[in-house]
Amino acid sequence: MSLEKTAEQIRTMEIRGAGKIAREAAAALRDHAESLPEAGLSAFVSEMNRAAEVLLATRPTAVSLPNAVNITLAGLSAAETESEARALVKSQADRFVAASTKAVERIAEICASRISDGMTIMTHCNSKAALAGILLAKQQGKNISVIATEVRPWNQGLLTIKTLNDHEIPTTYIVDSAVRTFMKEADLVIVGADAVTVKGAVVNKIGTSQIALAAHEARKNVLVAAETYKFAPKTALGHHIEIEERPTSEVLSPETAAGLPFVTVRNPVFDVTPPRYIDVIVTEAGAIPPEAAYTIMKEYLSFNPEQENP
Ligand code: RUB
Repeated sequence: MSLEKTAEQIRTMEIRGAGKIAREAAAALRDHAESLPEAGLSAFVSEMNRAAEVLLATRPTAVSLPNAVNITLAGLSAAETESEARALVKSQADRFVAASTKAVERIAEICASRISDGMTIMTHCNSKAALAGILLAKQQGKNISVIATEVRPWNQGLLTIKTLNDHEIPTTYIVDSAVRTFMKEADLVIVGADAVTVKGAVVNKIGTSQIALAAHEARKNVLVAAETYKFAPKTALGHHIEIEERPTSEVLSPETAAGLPFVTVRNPVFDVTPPRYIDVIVTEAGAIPPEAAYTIMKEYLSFNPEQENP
């Protein structure tokens, strides 16, 4: 598949979920590098930088995307020959995809260890990392059930309930606004992440913060499953994570909206959950309190503020 096609599929959400977006972006850069005709080192480097920009322009929120692009293209400008640069992109992309897959497996092990027999877990959206933990707990023979939300307007909850059903996990499917009503039936909340800030705030599918708030009120633990490449080092320098707003036609048809001239439709698709409503963030490097997010940035994303500041 061409890089432009991958970018289009990320934009239109055929490829979605922060981890998958990251893996597909790294693979697209590798395939693009391999497909380019020989044209000299500087032409190769500038074409790869252009390709990176195409991918980065697709969706703004999941920081896994810029992290994957940076990891895949790291050191490119220091390469001495075009073939060295091409080989570097390939090996870094392959390493990233393999590490990402392993990270989700490790996160699943840690999440499953927090799920006890008889528990009901509430989840939101369709997170591969969160689901991996739930599926592993079931594989381990634990008798568990799940409460899964619908996730308006894209209904990612449908993907989640299909997977849970395939694994014969008893699941209750609820509309997003029923979360507080059902929180008393849950023992634990597990969600994924699109970005984690330096202070341990978690950016995830719109509605996550309401779920965390309801969980906090009901004294239920909130566990976030997030690979280390979901952490956003630039937030340590005061940068904000942009919250994507998608077309309003996803919420209300243009025909209906046209008849309601005084109504403004908004469609932000992510929100920010403050660290005080999160009990633990599970990464492949271990489970951490949200306040330890900076450590992950330093140790696993080689983040050095002195190098980043002009
Ligand atoms: C997906 C979403 C997921 C995270 C984590 O939003 O919010 O919870 O991306 O997913 P969208 P994963 O459907 O808009 O991409 O654990 O699979 O990386």
